[in-house]
Amino acid sequence: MRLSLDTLAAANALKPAYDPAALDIGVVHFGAGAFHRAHQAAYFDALAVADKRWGICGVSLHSAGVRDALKPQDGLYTLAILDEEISYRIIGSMREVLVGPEDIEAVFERLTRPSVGLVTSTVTEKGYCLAPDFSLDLQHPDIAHDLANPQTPKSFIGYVAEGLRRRKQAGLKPFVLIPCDNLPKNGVRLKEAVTVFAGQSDHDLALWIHENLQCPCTMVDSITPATDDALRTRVAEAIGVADAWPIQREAFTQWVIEDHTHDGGPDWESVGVTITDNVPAYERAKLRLLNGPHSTLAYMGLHRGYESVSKAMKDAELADIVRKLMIEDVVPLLEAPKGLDLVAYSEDILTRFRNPAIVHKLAQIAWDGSQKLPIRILSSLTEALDRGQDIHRLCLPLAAWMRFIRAQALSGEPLTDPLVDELIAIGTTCQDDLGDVSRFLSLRAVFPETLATDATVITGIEGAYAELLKREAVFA
Ligand code: CS2
Repeated sequence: MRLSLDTLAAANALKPAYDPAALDIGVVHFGAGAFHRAHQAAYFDALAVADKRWGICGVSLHSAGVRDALKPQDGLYTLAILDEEISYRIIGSMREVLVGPEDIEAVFERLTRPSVGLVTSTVTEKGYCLAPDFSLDLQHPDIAHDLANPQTPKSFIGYVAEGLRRRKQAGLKPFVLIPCDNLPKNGVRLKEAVTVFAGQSDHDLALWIHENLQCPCTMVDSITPATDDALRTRVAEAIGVADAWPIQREAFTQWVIEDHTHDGGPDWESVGVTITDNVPAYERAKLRLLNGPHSTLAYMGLHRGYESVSKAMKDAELADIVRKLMIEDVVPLLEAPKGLDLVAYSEDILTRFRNPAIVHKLAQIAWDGSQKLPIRILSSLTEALDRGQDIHRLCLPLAAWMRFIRAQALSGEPLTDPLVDELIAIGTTCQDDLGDVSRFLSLRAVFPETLATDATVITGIEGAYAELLKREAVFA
């Protein structure tokens, strides 16, 4: 028996306390992947009990997988919350999923509905098509395509700009645009990117967007490992009905949104969203104290032969490096959001990393390193350098990433990264000596000139690289 509105009553799980079919579409979400369904969709599910306006139309920009899995289930899916206690909750807020390339006009129809007040996104760092300085990359193939073909976009930016153009033309106000990816100042960057995109062909539209679009910065957090068959089996056994695409996450969840004047929006705080005028402080703390250590564990952990975050955390030496990196190297660089003790925050994150109920694959976190490392590690490295702080630990994840790329290049296994070709070319020509470091440092899309030519940085990364080579020799 498959999960659907007809079988919902039989599911042995917490069920929506509202009729999912009665929800209006009020949100268009780009990137209907696991994180969205674990995080924002769960908040909209909680909102739906008192407010029927915020049903979600998910848009997948590439594949039809989520639509094909959820359509026969009337959009319902199971959220498995894996912690000391394990619970299963059916989420009813995802009302439909469209597939961009197949349903372009339907996506624009939703984007121009007066009742659609919010557009949210989890398109990953690379989905914003930004250059290393975080401005819109006009040379990006998808952006170049969308500028030439605005009615049939490929990129998230292209969809939003054309959606806004059509709203302006129809005399509607813009939707509120809420990015939910791990980018610093995500709202500022996104608004700039959409405005610059629009300004390439329509100055008035760019001005209208500049003056009217609300695009708050946000911080989102909840550890969400990818779905696998083990989860499907576990969910089917626990709830008694089959679900083609359940989602798993830890119990911890946090959503911080910049205070903004959005009349008629959802009652965010009633479902636990924090509304504040200091999102950057939360954002920096999370990017540097959760995501940075995550990437550190990923590259160093894979180097040591571990598969998951909790397994890597059992390596006392590695766990100690990560803890010191957080508390001794990164915390002193940060301003704490009001009421948050950054050391306690770090310890709580380390406890979350140890969660034995979650198998969070290091290989999943290792994706897209060229996009993640500048935000997660190089930001701290640059500031630590400016302050004359010791940088040796911050160099370890960078060196480990270089060894990871080298190993991927040798193995011939696919690498998921927008710079895959450049990275594999460097990885293949590595000689397994310190000369490799300068090959990687020449990648301007990752290492800005000032860092790549700094003697302390070069020595720091070479030292870390030498340590890793030595370790490989010992364990060979
Ligand atoms: C992780 C994040 O995959 C990754 O790069 O660091 O997805 C992380 O699990 C989330 O940001 C937690 O909120």
